[in-house]
Amino acid sequence: MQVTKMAAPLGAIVEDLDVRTVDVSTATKLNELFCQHHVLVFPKQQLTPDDQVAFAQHWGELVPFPYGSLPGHPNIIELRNKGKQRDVNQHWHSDMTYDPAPPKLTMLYALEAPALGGETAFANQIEAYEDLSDGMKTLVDTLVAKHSAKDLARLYGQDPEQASEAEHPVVRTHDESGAKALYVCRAFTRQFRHWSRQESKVLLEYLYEHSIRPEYQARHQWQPGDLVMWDNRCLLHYAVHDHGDEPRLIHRLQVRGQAPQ
Ligand SMILES: O=C(O)CCC(=O)C(=O)O
Ligand SMILES: [Fe+2]
Repeated sequence: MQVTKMAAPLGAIVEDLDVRTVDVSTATKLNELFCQHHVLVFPKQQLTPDDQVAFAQHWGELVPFPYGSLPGHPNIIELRNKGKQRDVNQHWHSDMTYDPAPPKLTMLYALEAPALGGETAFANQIEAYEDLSDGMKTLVDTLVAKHSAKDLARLYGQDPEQASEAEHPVVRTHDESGAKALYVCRAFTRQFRHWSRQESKVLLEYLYEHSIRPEYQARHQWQPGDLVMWDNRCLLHYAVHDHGDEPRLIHRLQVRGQAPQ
């Protein structure tokens, strides 16, 4: 197994490893790499949905998808290029922050990828937090924010009144590494507890802009056979749709996380 850094702010590429052969001790080593680099890329895999599930289960229990999963595989959904207009992931977010216990990691396996474009962008929220001034850190450390799936429900044509909402600390502490990370995103964060919507907006806008500074970002260009896992506890991500109607087909799953602390 050969490990190289993917980019300055985040990510590692793990080569010469068939993830189907990973045992508990290798998974422990991979988890150390994961906590250190936040994104792991495993190129040149040949995985069935069951292989992907088996590998992901080294990290815990998988999140079932209530509808739209792959037939016979309730824990996997397909991401398929249905055109730019219908891509709901073209925004900076951490997955399902509107849930009381959002998934700790998301794992994507590419079956088809455009020759160029269709990248996934990531932003390191540990670095984003570290770069804040001591004064701003002291303030955001005390804040709790409401996250909502209302806008997402509207995008999907569902009833926004039924959408999930949850409150989380604005700075979360990684349950494994202990690192503190900023935990807000334009897609789902609505307002701070005990603050008005308008007051919240001013500071949230600053934090949204700060959290995606180029210094914190890296992008993954997909090849068929790439397996990529990222840490939702300390990263934002963004699906860049610049590949028109070129085919892009991905199998996606998520591993359960704890309520952010
Ligand atoms: O398609 C992608 O690049 C990422 C989509 C996304 O946001 C996700 O799978 O959570
Ligand atoms: Fe996502």
